[in-house]
Amino acid sequence: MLTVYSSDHRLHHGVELKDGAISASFEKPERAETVLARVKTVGLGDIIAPRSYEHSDYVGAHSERYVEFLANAWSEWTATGRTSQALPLVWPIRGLPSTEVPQFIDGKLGFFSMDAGSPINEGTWEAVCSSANSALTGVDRLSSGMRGVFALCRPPGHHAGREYTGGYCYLNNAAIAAQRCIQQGAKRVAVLDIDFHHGNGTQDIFYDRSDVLFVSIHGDPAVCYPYFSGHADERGMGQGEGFNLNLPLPKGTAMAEFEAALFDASATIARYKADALIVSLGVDTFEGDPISHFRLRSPDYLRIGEMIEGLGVPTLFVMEGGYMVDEIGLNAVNVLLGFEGRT
Ligand code: OKP
Ligand code: ZN
Repeated sequence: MLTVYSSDHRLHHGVELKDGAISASFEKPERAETVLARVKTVGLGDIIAPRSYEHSDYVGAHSERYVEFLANAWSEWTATGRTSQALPLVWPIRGLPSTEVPQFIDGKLGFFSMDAGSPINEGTWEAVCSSANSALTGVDRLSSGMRGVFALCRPPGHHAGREYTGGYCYLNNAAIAAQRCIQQGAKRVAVLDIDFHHGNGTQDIFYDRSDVLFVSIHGDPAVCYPYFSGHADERGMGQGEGFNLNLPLPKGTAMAEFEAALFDASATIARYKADALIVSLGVDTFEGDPISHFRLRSPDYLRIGEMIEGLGVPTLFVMEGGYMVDEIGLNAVNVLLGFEGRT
């Protein structure tokens, strides 16, 4: 399987506010390096760099004003004399009468975010673009007839909505990829999100559309981040009604229950008859993950890959979460090996 990877992801690194204290983010550069090392160790296939794309290639999944905000945030922040990374500290709570975008950067940061989990520093935008470009390059290779491609994206994307950052995410790589498939003539695209956390951003972007089916298996939002979306009764709206499927599972879920949910997810995707499948590939479902609460084991990821292959649809895997344990490489690549029948 072809891997698309850019070392530009290293330009992005930040802090996180966890348990009331500031520490280095769990979403750090070593994550992608660990996965890349495993890709090489098993000889998964060629590794190519992404090509570059225009900001307009991110619009569709996102709004133009959001993409411009991201592109300019660091320079607007430093223009005010600050040198540490930019973080939001105030948000527009529900029920306010105004929908205006503030003019000052601190207001914009709150307007265009869902939480303080996505810091912006000098290299963030370049890294974010390289991540989205890897997904876009993956789509272009799929269109040229490949059966499966791996976009080794970092930072991740699935919490980023049409107009907001959140949970380590800025541009929604999977959504940008799905949108490109549609632009290239696909009639139906399915996004399967198997990261531990609900892909609220991808759901947000496609919630009122029937041309992109979103299916997610994740920790129950009653007790797991992102808390405010991912419930089973969120089924889509308008044209999109019936084209959003959430399969929340309790903390402590192991492979037997996860596999049953993946079986249900697969049945829904098979019925949809997608022209292309985008997999939001998070491996924070692993038993050893430091910020998540499922109990999958390394061999389980081979089985997951096998089940995804069984759908028989050209598939782009887009890297999402999986936090700093050595096994993120093993586990992510096990999905790809399972897909290729190398079990
Ligand atoms: C990103 B991805 C919970 C803190 C949650 C944000 C988690 C973002 C996960 N105690 N912090 O879906 O892997
Ligand atoms: Zn996650």
